[in-house]
Amino acid sequence: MTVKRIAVIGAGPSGLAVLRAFGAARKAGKDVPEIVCFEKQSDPGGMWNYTWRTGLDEYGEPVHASMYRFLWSNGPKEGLEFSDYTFEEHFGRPIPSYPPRSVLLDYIVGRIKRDNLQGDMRFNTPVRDVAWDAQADNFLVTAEDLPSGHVYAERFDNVIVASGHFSTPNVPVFSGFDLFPGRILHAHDFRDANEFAGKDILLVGSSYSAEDIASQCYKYGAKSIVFSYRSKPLGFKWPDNFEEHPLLLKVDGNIAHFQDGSTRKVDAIVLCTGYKHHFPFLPDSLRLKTNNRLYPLDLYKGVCWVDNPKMFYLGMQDQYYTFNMFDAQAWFVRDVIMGRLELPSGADMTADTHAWRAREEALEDAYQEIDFQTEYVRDLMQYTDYPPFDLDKVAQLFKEWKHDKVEGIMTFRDRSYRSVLTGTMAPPHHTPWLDALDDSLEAFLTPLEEVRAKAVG
Ligand code: FAD
Ligand code: NA7
Repeated sequence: MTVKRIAVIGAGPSGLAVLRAFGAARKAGKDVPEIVCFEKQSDPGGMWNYTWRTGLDEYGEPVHASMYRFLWSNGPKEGLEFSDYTFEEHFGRPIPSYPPRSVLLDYIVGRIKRDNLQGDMRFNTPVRDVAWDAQADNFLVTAEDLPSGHVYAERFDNVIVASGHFSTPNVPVFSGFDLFPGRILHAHDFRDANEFAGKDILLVGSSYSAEDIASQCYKYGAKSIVFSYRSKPLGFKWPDNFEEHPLLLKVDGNIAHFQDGSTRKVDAIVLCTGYKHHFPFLPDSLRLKTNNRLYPLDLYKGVCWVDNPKMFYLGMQDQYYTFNMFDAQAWFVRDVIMGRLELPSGADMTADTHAWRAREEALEDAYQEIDFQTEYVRDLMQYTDYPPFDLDKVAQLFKEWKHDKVEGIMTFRDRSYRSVLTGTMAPPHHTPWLDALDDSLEAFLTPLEEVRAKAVG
């Protein structure tokens, strides 16, 4: 019997979840397919890798990273904990609830490395093309080994796209941008808040990037922050040097004009206007086309490409749940590929996606969105042996998090939550987030007692 070959595109949290899912089946004594994971960066971890680079990388490839220096988790780690690999297992002790980027990267990649699940991972290797060969009943995947420039093609029975969707910026233009005397950038290219110390900054957009980049800039000494929203303001209790205005109309020199007639002088503009699902390596017939939402169409159970169920996507939804949802998806996809789960007819799959979409469209607020995504993950998990965890408790935790942000947008990261897996309450961090300027893994993991002893001594 020939062994199936699977191509995974991307080694971020979603792609690594696939390796873990098949690794778990192998551990349980099952024969698993051969997996090749193509990754255009030089390391695993996807978005959680930091680079100072913006624009194009050393090979002329678009830089994937949108994360910046000093990025700390914007939700509690207890909401994303892998149910088969807890934070306590990884770090050997409980850690605070809001870790910086490097700590989460260590956790994601550590789960794979500890069990030697890397397998055939091809770094510096972007996938250039995926073509379905109906006659051969498989895919021809073309990739490039960037260091050598060698382009080659291989055949695969299944393709799993795990290339992320927060990397290709959505960049609107406003009148006067061409003559603006300061810097205009998209959040994707934002790297270091120190650059904006002492400056008046305008942030266009009113979602996570705007909220988080504004908080960063405040923390590192920006003079003032002006948000410009299209639909609704963020509405948090911001510090005194923050303002929220309706949509930008134009800039005239360094004066920003808003739709309500107000004006502000600004030194720099950051477009926090979201990202595009972008798959330049896919033909039209296999390419997901969606905006950033909780239930993209054309994907049965959010993962199987309805028009060709040998093709899968992971992590394409807007996200409350992240790492544990990617796991639930990966386990489902694994079981479809291994023939443990049978897919319904195309018509039934389409009907199912439309039913979920109708539910999504009826959602009225963030609390309902959290419940919706909880139900989605619950639905996926009923089909597989991904270790069960208390989803209702996680949903509750996300709602507390939303509430905590309303209570204090600059202090919510100082809160602690209980792991739904270990039952352990996270210890407080040794330093309030606003004062914690060192975001290294070493600084974060320094025990409270040691920090106190140093302060005294
Ligand atoms: P990614 O992490 O984006 O990984 C995709 C991988 O695919 C990358 O390694 C990329 O190089 C690779 N790739 C892309 N194209 C190709 C190709 N053609 N060939 C080969 N490889 C390719 N989530 C949280 O849970 N908490 C947070 O605090 C949080 N903060 C965030 C802050 C920012 C600024 C951003 C942008 C996102 C944040 N997220 C956060 C969401 C984050 O995207 C997810 O946690 C997670 O990284 C998604 O995993 P993924 O594997 O689906 O995609
Ligand atoms: P989101 O959550 O997709 O939000 C995009 C925001 O940009 C949202 O407020 C949009 O307004 C706004 N937007 C989009 N286009 C425009 C135009 N043309 N003009 C004005 N405003 C616009 O993206 P984020 O980057 O905030 O978050 C994505 C991920 O990165 C997330 O996981 C974070 O953790 C980090 P709308 O509300 O639709 O009117």
